[in-house]
Order: sequence, then C-alpha cells, then structure tokens
Amino acid sequence: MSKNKYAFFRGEIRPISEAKISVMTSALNYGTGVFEGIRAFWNPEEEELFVFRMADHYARLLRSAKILLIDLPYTVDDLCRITVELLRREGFCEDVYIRPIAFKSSEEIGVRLHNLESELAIFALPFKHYLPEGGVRAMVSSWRRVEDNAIPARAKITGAYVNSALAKTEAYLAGFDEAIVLNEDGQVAEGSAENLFLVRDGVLVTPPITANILEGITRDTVITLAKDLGIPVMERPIDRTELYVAEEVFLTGTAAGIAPVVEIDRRKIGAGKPGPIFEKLRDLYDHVVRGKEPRYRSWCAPVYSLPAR
Ligand code: PY5
Repeated sequence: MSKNKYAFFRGEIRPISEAKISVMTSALNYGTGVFEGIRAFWNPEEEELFVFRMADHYARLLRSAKILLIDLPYTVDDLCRITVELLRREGFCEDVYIRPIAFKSSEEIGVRLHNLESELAIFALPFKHYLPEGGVRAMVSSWRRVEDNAIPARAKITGAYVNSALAKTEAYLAGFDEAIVLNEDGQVAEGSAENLFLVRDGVLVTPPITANILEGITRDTVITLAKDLGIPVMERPIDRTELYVAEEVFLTGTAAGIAPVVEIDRRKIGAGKPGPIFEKLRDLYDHVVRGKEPRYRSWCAPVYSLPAR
C-alpha cells in the first residue's frame, strides 16, 4: 500500500493506480527522461506545508528537458500550480518529497531524441532521512563521474543515474554509507546524489559548476546562507587528498539536506564528528526551509493558506 494516493499523469491528477506506463516506453528502454527532487516541509506552528524553492526546481527541470529535446507544454508557473494542487489533494501534514519526471514516452524501437512524444508525471510521498543523521562514512568511488560530453551531469537525466547507482552500491557493499565521485580529471565532483563542500582554514570550498556536477539548489542555498553568515566561500577544483585533511566535509541535496561526513576512506574528518560550520549552516537551513526565517520566506511556497491560482 503506497503512502500517496495520487499522481499528475497525462494532464490530470489521477489515482496513483492509474499512473502506469508500457514496457515499450522509450525512456524505460534508453534512459531518456529528466527528473527533479523537491521537498516540502511541514511547519507545525503554522500548520502549513512549505514547498522549498519550487520555481527554481522547475526552472532546472525545463533546462534539463531542453538538453534532451523534451518539449513540455507547461511553464514554471503551471508546474508550481499543479504541484500545489496535487499536495492539497494528498492533504499531507508532514515532510514530503516531490518527484516530477518528464520523459520520452513513444512506444517504438529507435535510440534518438527527435520525433518522439514526451510526457510529464508528478507524484509526492512522505519522506524523512536519506543519509544517516549522526554522520556519514564515505569512500572515494572507483567509478568516475559522467562527463559533460558523454552524459551531462548538469541535466538531471534518468539514464545518468546508472553512474550514481554504481557508485552508491559499490560504497554500500564495501560497508560505507555514501560514495564520493571524482571526475575524469581525478578531482572531486560530488556525492552519488549530493553536492560536496569542505572547510579548509575556515573557508567553505566547493567544486565549480563546470566540474561535472549537478548545479544543486541546496548547494546554491548553502552558498547564500554561508555568505549571509559571513563565512567565506570559494568555488574551485578540489583534490582528492584535500578531503582527508579538511576540517569539515558535508554533502548537500534535496533528499539528503545538509549531511556531515565524519569519515572518508577510513580517515577521520576533523574531530570525527559534525563540525561547527556544518552545525551553524544546518541550524539555519532547518529554519529557512520551514518558513521560519522572514529573510528567506520567498523561497517557501505555502500549500494550504493561499487560494489555488
Ligand atoms: N548531485 C546529484 C548527482 C544529485 O542527484 C543531487 C540531487 C544533487 C547533487 C543535489 O541537488 P539539489 O540540491 O538540487 O537537490 N539528488 C536528488 C535529490 O532529490 C535525487 C536523490 C535520490 O536529492
């Protein structure tokens, strides 16, 4: 029994049992879909559900779709409105994860992007933690990050997640919680489904968006919050061994939130426990996403208190 009752599928909100596709679907056969992960956070004091940076996620979905020549008949505003409607129908009063997916839906043989139909589906379900809360034990993967000229990591392409899944499962089978993936230059790209930050001499460092990473929205949020807190931020290439000698390392993502890394390749990071800069950012982030910081309230779209547009 699934925890969600509905999906937006073929232009309407329908029972989840009706949101089914054929085994012949092009995207199932060739990985030609793009998706998003969006979170909505419950604020018990206001009895309100806030969708975090929804328009930014849908703008990225449309950019990903453009790269795969997926034409969608929806604007960012349309997609936000549909999502709010879906969440209202579900009536969630807890933290949820929203998954929009746009894909090549034609049922025929042929590997290509052109002259194929596209479809969009959106579903949402209750969601808590993606990574262990007390601290992540990570390994540097033997798998390399996909290159922009092979499968662009900038687009959130379903097929590219084979790369993430290979790295994640290698880490799991070796007894770790998460994989850190290097790019073909041998420098740090990101986690299997998170961006990466480290702290050196009090400076927050993260790879640039040209390092074959997803241009993460949590990454952008953390950069903004850090700057507002007066923490210096630098976007630059990161060597593998900088991971070992960093004062702090943490991962950021919609599913993962901000997750501290306490061990990498069996080397303790900093004091082997979540660090002070992580804690400052995490505390602020937890408030921001629930609409509790007036300064960032525009990032939070209320689901119940506004009339549907
Ligand atoms: N890098 C990769 C490869 C990702 O898959 C993700 C998000 C991120 C970085 C972080 O991006 P953002 O901050 O915009 O979420 N991963 C998805 C997520 O929803 C999929 C997880 C299963 O978090």
